[in-house]
Amino acid sequence: MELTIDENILEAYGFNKENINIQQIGSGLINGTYLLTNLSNGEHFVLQQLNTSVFTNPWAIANNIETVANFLKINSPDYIFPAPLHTTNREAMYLHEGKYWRLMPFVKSTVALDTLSTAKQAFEAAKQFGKLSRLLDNFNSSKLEPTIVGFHDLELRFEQFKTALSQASVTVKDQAAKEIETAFEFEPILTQYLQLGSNADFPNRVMHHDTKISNALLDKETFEGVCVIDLDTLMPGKFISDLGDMMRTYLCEFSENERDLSKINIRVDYFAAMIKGYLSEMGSILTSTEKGLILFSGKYMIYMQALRFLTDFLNGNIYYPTAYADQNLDRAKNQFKLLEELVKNEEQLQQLVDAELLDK
Ligand code: GN1
Ligand code: MG
Repeated sequence: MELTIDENILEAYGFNKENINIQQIGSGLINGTYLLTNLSNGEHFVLQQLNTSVFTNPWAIANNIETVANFLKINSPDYIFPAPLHTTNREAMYLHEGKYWRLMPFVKSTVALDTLSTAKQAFEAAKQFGKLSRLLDNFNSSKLEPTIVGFHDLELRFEQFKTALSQASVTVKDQAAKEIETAFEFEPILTQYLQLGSNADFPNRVMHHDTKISNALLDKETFEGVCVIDLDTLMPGKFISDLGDMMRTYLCEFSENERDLSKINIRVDYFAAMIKGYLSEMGSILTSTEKGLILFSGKYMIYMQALRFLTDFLNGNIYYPTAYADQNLDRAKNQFKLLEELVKNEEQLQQLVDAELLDK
């Protein structure tokens, strides 16, 4: 799809609109993302409009990314960290008619996949997210601000679910009766989460918080990992967020939008590859408490996403864009099925984790 973008935005970055081709890209639910091609030299850039109803503090994002970029520049100068480029006025964002825009470099010879089709891709992507955490192991995460307060706070997400439930109409509650029951059945995941607390063995780290496959850039020929993108939720968190969201999004062949639940299964070979890739970077850094939470990370993230979709359905679909009326309910069903599958395979998966941890 070719589009026009207000020329002021292009000019803010020193582009001449006559020379720029614009195409919408990406499959994220939150921000609008465009590929810009400078027709005079073939150079590509990624232009993004930030969704400020989700990201209410755009400057927190810009400051976090800049602080981390400066740290990496000094400590890991060869690492590719696609931080936003500055406007001609040296700003990290451009404010136009109340909307924030950013321009990112386009990382050459890479692809962002929407789905994984080999276990090696799981290895490579997990390695990249693990690498970012490893490189930031010595960075004091309290220097960063949360860009979404309580983003992966399971207690908050459960509270939001209960509030939505108390306010939903009888019709909506009837429609989601089974999923509401399932949400309460899995409450022990919340109990375990609450017991973790915060201590030296379960530290805050800089986490990416959105480790889906399309946020890992792979070499377009070899499919080797190159770097990660989408740094809006780079903020203090727990390691279970990143590894858990990889389990949520890499292990099943089909996405959260799949309605045929018989297709929601765990690919054990992808799990093994993902753990191998992640631990190749983080194996020597994770504490023993964290190592004991590897499988829990998947339960935690899948449960949280199921709750978030269900909550949004109960709230009348105000957060996640939907293509049809009950899509958020279907997404919640999908995620609960995935969670059941993970639990069903727990013993085998834990054995794979244990084997991988042996030499770490
Ligand atoms: C949102 O926009 P996208 O796809 O990167 C959401 C994630 C969810 C995901 C589910 C800021 O991410 O937390 O896991 O949808 N991001 C935000 O598809 O809420
Ligand atoms: Mg995202």
